[in-house]
Amino acid sequence: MVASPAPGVAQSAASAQSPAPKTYPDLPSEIPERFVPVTAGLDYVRRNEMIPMRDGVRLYTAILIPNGAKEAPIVLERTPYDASGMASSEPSTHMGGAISRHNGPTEWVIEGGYIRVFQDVRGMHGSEGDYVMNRPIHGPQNPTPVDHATDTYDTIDWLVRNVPQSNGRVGILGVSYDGFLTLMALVNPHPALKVAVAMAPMVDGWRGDDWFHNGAFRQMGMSYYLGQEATRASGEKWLEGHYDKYDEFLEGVSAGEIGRRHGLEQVGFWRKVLAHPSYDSFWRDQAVDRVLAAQPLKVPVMLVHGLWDQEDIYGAPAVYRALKPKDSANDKVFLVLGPWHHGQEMGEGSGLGELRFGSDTSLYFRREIMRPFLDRYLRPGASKADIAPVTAYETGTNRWRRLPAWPAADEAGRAVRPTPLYMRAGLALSFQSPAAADAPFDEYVSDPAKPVPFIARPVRPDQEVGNFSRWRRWLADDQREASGRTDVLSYETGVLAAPVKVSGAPVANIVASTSGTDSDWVVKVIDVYPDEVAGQAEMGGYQLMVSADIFRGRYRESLETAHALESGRPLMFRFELPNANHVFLPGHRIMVQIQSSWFPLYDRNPQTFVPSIFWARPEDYQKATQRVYHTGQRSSFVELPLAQGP
Ligand code: PG9
Repeated sequence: MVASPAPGVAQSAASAQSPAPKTYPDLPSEIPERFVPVTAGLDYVRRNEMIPMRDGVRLYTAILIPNGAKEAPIVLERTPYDASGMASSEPSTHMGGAISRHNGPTEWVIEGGYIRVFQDVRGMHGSEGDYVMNRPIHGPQNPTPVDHATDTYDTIDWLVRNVPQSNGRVGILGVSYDGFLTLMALVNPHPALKVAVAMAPMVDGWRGDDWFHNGAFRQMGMSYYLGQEATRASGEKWLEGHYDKYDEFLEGVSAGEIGRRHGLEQVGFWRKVLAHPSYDSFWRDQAVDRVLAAQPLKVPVMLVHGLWDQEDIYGAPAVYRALKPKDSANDKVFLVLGPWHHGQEMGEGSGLGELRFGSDTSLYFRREIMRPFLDRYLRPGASKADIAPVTAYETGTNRWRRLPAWPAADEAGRAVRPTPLYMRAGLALSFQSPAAADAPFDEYVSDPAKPVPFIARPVRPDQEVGNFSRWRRWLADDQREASGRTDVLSYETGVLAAPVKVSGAPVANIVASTSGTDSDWVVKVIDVYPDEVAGQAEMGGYQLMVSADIFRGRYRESLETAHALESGRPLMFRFELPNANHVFLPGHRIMVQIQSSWFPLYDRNPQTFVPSIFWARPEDYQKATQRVYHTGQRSSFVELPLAQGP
């Protein structure tokens, strides 16, 4: 193309003349105007459709139909992660191969004979419309007539009318964001929606999923905001100036300042997060467990939870807790707990980090639980699958358990016994409460200039170790390094003579004081392996976290309104930890670690009360002396939901 001169710029006499005649022969381009792929050898047909929604916006949808499909169920997945890429992630002539990279092993799709549909949510990739992170349901936070529930409804309505190979029955599923979208489909569902499988769903971004945990901000997620919302095609990169994320975040000081340095305020969701550091109606009203609790329960749903989910460890059990009371016939709400990192149920599940399970737990889930569950509702003639209301993998003993409810002590449904495990003087941990003569507290100095790293430095979450990135495996990492720090308290039982089984959510009850006016408390329940482990030497003395979380002290009195802590005053901090289904075996010990930072995954608490920690100034970050009490009147303990022992 010849550029026209800029306005006001005169053309020279030479450039105004016609181009000089060619002095060389033509060598035509070998690239055709448009290449038409040959699809004759494919074992499926792919349709790319723009499906109209009720407001006229059209959503890009890839529909993959196995050759010869007749009366086949549809399995829909809605996503912000590029539907077209998901539908053709590998150059294969086979449908299972074509969708494998993004979706993990696909044997369940092929064996199930499903029509597989991927759709971009509005505003992302090939779809029209506006993107809003976790677009809230129509209401005060979403004045438009459209949300993910209506978009799913309109999509299903179109699919059952326009895909003649289908039997008119639709299932929806997905992991994480796609799991959140799966749950949103349950609000005013289309009658053709027969079943849902929500895996590792994002449910409450403030209480314990992607954005915060109990008010502590997960600042390493900020690069996700940029990737997700800087452009419609997503993928904008977070520029790094350090090899070690620990250094990067320490230098940036507060999360607000780090965001500013990356231009993040251009991104709408980040501005909302900055405006809502506390658990106000912005977070409460979009929490999916609350949204669904207010809806009639119409569609059978399976909630799938990873016991070491490093992103959404709150969501699935929270939705189970909200919906199960509505399930009077005990036939609509199912729970699966597996020994997985985020989404590992759709990958390979014979181990996690150093842990070995002896068989592929993910394949077992997909073959023996998920697909029979889908077929039960999607294929009218299918034999009624025998799926337990709760299927929970028991770690430690490494076996699946079929349970009537969650939590439950055993197959007969006996209740678990909430039992305090006390911190005692001498860094002991015991089922006996502290003695009057015990030293009253232990203390440590928490220094914001040297926060406790959440994984060993250099912090490179993308680095592969074994078969896993460090990010994926970190909740199952060895905690030995932390136990040796002077700013971490490690309480430990003696060697167990009998198994102790924990089923459910432990509850931290820590009586603690700080010399500052705000503080974070991290509590970890740990299985300490014997000094030597036959057959797996590297597990000797391993400290395996089975449940752990952080609580931001300013929310002790109210999650909605932050309050300064009274300096030096012992106060009770009570918060629930994530679910475990774990047997501490004889020969092992139980450990509880307490610390005041988990960096840089969580932003640092300045330990001086400020209105918003997002904008804490460098001088607000102060050392504090932290005390954990263990007297008769002020006992600190973790309440364990005991299914067996001690
Ligand atoms: N955990 C990711 C996410 C879910 C929902 C919102 C934002 C992020 C995910 O893996 O999709």
